[in-house]
Amino acid sequence: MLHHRTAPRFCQPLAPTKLLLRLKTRRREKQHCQVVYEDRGLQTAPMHVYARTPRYLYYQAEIELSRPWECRYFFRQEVEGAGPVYFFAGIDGQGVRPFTYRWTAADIFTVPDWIYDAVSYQIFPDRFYNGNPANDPPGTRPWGEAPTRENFFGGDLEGIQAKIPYLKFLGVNALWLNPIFASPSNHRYNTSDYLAVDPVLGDTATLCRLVESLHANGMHLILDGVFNHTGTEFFAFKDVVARGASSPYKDWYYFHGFPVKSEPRPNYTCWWDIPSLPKLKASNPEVRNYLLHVATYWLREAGTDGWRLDVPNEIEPAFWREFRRQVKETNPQAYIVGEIWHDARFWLQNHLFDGVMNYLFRDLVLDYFARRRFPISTLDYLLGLIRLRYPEAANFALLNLVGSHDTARVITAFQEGLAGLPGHTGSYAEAITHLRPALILQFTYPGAPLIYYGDEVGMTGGPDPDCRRTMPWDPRAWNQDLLNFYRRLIALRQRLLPLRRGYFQPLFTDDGAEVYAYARRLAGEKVIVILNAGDLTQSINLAVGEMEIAGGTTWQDGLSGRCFEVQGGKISLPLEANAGAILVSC
Ligand code: ARE
Ligand code: CA
Repeated sequence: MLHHRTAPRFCQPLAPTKLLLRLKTRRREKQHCQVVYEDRGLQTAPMHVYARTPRYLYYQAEIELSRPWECRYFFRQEVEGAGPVYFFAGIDGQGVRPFTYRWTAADIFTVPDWIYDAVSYQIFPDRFYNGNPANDPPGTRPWGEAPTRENFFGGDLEGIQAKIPYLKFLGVNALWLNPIFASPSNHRYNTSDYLAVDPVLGDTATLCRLVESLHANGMHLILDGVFNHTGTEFFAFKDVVARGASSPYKDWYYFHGFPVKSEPRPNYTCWWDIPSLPKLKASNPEVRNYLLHVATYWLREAGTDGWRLDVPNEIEPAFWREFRRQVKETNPQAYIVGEIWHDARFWLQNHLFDGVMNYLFRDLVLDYFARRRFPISTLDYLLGLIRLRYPEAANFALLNLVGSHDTARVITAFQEGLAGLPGHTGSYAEAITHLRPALILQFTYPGAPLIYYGDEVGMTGGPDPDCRRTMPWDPRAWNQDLLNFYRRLIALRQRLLPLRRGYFQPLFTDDGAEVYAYARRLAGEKVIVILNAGDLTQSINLAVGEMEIAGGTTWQDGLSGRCFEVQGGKISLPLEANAGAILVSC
């Protein structure tokens, strides 16, 4: 069985002269697939496995043409012990007909170039570092006290600025800040003024200075855009509260009557029935223009590098289309990432966002590494399904996270998961041990890894608000081993281009041993990653020849520094429990 269609799952233009092609075949060992295409005669390109389901393999190749906008091609498959099979679009009076794919500039989906190289870091501003005690709000609590829904700790933009050396030491190069505009709450999702930095965080000048310093250090900054709802202190909402139906802003929200009241139940639509978050009517052109002004204002005024969009699935797609147009017009390298917790294919295939917060990745990581809900081959399969759903460019622009300000912290989530497994206790140490292979996956997977501030030093915490504790700055409070592990993974990702820009190629899984091997390949270069998620040491035999990854004869593990020779077409290496290897040919 061979299957191909000129549809996004199988065919994606990457540039005027670049095309990504996929072929689906029955899953079996020892087969090779190629694409044969017309480009000054017939050319042949090898295809590599890209994703695997229990029954099928998806092969992929990227081809470069000398002429733009059109490609004619067919496929060739060789199964060991049989002659080659050719796969064409059809057959007619003239003979076999190749597939023909034509595209225009509008079909090409690109994402900002810098996001391919990003290792990102999320900061909840009130809790990262207090760089200026003079701007602390009244009642600021001592650093280190337990967070509540209401309390403040005095973290601010100068604090982030002061910790740029730490961020560099860690190796991250992109920051996402939770909301920073004027708001009465510590999380600031109920905005009072979109055009002012909250005075307890700083002001426009502090923000501009921060962006300048980040840029000077090769880092990017994205802000949190809360465009679905405002706070009740927002000027338009306040005006309607004061003037009722005669307010010029009465159509900025969904009011069900006047005067406006929030008790016992609000008579206006709000986000998840929370009265402090009245929902804006984005279909009203005045509202739309206001929000679009905000979106482009900060890109221009402060030079920020994009937006993380809060609950974008609750606003109509037409708004986001115009949003994207204006944002990209203002800064073509601005990055737009939507907060979508589930399948985001609608938003990405329609090219509305560059990427999404990849909560599906988090779900899979926890379900496998912490809860063992399925075997490792299923992890391979489910990760592949996500890759197949999204435009390939978007796969590189996802924020791959394992926790955020809206979830329990990853270590705590691992503890809870492991506690439910036979033979495990759910201790902190056990969580760290099992987290290691998961982190190797996160930092060697396509898409930008996103670190939630403090995870790297071993912070714990249950769901909101406990996951928003203050960052400890005394290195004695840090888990140094974990921090070093993060630093090593980040450094490897920054050193090895295929880890950032290479295509994913699953190699093998072994459910019994709990081992997963895959490659990241970029033109001739490749990196092989092997995870041992089990509790036993395994000896791995990697048949490099068969997997079409023959490189040099020596491979080095970037994590341990050990070198391995290829002998008889195989690399043999021992792999400790809950560990991994990142092999580079040398
Ligand atoms: C807090 C408490 C609530 C309490 C509320 C009212 O956490 O339990 O009911 O206060 O007092 C922000 C703050 C929150 C605050 C909330 C309301 O950060 O601390 O809540 O405002 O004041 C869903 C949405 C997703 C949303 C999460 C939180 O789909 O968009 O819920 N995330 C964004 C931000 C939040 C922010 C808001 C939205 C509101 O990132 O920080 O909250 O602007 C799943 C579902 C998801 C669901 C997720 C978590 O798996 O699939 O849809 O996300 O669980 O619940
Ligand atoms: Ca402060």
